[in-house]
Amino acid sequence: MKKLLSMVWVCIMSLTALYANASSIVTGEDGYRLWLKYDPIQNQGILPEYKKWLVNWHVEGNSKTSQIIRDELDYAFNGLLQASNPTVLNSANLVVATAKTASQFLPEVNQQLSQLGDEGYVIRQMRYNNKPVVLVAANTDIGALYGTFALLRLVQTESDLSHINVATAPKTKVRVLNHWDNPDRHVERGFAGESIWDWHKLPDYKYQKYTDYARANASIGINGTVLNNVNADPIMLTPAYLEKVKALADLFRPYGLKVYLSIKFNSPATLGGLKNSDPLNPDVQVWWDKKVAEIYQLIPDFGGFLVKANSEGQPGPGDYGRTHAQGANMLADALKPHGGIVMWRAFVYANEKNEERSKQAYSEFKPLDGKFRENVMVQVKNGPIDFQPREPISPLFGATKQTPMMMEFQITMEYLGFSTHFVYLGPMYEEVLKTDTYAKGKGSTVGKVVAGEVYDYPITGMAGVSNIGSDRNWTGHIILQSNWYVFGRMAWDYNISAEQVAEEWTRMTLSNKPAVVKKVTEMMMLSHEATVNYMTPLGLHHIMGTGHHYGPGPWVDDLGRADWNPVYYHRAAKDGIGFDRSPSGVNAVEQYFSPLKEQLADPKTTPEKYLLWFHHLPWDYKVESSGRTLWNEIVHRYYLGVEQVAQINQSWDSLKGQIDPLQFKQVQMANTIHLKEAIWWRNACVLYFQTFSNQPIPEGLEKPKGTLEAYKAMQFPFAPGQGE
Ligand code: GCV
Repeated sequence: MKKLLSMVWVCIMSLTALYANASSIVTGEDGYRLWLKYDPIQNQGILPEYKKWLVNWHVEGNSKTSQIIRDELDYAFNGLLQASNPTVLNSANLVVATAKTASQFLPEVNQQLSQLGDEGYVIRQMRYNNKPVVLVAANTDIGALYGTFALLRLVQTESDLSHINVATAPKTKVRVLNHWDNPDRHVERGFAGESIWDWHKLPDYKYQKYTDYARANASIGINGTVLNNVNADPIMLTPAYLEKVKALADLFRPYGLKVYLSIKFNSPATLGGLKNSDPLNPDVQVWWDKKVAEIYQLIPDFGGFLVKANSEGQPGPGDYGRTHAQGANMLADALKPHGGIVMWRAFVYANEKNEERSKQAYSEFKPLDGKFRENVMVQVKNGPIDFQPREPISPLFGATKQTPMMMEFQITMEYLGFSTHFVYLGPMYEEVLKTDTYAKGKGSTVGKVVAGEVYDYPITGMAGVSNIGSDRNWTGHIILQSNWYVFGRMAWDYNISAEQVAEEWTRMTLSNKPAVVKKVTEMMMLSHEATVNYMTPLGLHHIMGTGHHYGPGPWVDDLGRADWNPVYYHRAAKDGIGFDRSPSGVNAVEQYFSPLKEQLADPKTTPEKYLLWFHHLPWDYKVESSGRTLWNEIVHRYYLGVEQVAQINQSWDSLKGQIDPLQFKQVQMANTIHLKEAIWWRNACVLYFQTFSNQPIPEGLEKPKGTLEAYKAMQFPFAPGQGE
């Protein structure tokens, strides 16, 4: 009996231990590996095929990049195929090579490669010497690296390789991340921990994360990184910091990733002790010439400068009565002999201008067309205001025949729910890139303008304000990794669809199971529209909380400048809501080309998604698509947004057990916050706008909980990512 009791006791104890283990230790995917997971392929239908084509591989070349390709293939195939056999050229079934060797396998590859420049690549399958061969060919080792990652993407997404025939080159030349990272590691508008750059420990201490950052960027074709905030600290140009920048540049070089710096325009005075930083002062030019030479001494392939000037308190050429072109050209002249470029931001607006904010960038830069040096691009945010959940395109796209307009997208989620809202930005980027500017007639889309296909720009580019931080999962939320990913994919090719990218990202990051892929892709494709609905439906904009931009604040009316206040933007009043930017108002529509300008001038032809951006309309205005009154439609959209978030959450919950438990849990926890905050947005906005419409919540919709006073009283002094 005693023995039996002790056996029962042992059983209970071990069960308890087991249970304890199961609940307190969860192993799994913490997100660090991003989309480069390379877990074993489960699909037995395709695995034998891959093994036939890929296991015996050969990479030509002796450069660091060639070695990186070898390391990546070995690591990837050992994971994906559980087998990897580096071998000599003649025994290989996968050959990664530059043009000369590649043409031994396939003579016509030379012809293809001659169209593909320094970064393009070809992936072809064929039979050679009676055996199957996949050829990855490029003109340069960096092209071969991009081709290798593209091949791995095909394998990770379980694509059919038997007829593979890919030939691609990037449509924009400069594809850069912009880090708004400060030297103290605070990231302005960053929601994923602190900056990944540990400036204090550089140049000697180089985290593995730096290398993985370069790998990840190379895998999606990003070829540059601006390391520091556009609200720049001049310390970045001091010798000690340039040594740190050099350490990163050396590490990133074999991945094709150039470094760039944001500069403070008045550095000649503050760092160099000059009397001023006037771009027409010859001493100032000499100072920049010398500083630039010093940088290139350390970093021979340094990319150039990004500049925020005369905007939000930053110094600039305007301080000396000079134009943006004069400021940019001075820097361009210093960089030109070394092959560097200037990315000069168009995000400028000033109170003194007495012009409506959405019009100012165009007014400032359009007259300067033709005045910039050939190595300058003007970097313009996708919309005319500031990274709102949805904006119409900036009228600058297409407006300058000679000055390249470089796209600036925000990847980080400043106005989009920080890092807890499940928002895939692919559909938003696609919407912008596919919008027709009509600059040179129908079909002059923003994508084409940016790629230099409408006007033949000497350089082209796309920038994405990074969402990367020190968080283990890089972006604070697994799903938000997809925004980094889709930015890279669209910067390479503005034609690629958001849906295709969502699907491939899901396959690489979460699962290849068809049901999971379908569900997650659907959630991702719905998520941006959902966010617009519960935050800023029908063209509302800039109604976020003050400073941190966290949560709703449509009531804010007491900030120093009129155009910092939400009330300036929504203009809700007894007679209606919306900003009249039509010819009867501030006439912002005049900055667009015909027929877009006429379309936007009339509420009847303005796409509903931009209705209140361009028009002030009465509460009982009839909304075409639904037949509802404007008030009812606004409320309806706020409610719809919340429903859509609930739907996304439900879909996610249904994936339990089908994807990695850690990934599942991280997203699920964020989803809980997301739903709470979507409801908060809806209730606060509906209650506030109701004070003007004086109309009831439409029948069938529950009354918003809480009081407007309580929503107004909410304070978030420690919300992350704030500016200075
Ligand atoms: C880096 C907005 C943001 C600022 C940002 C600025 C810009 O105003 O709130 O944090 O500053 O845009 O793009 O320069």
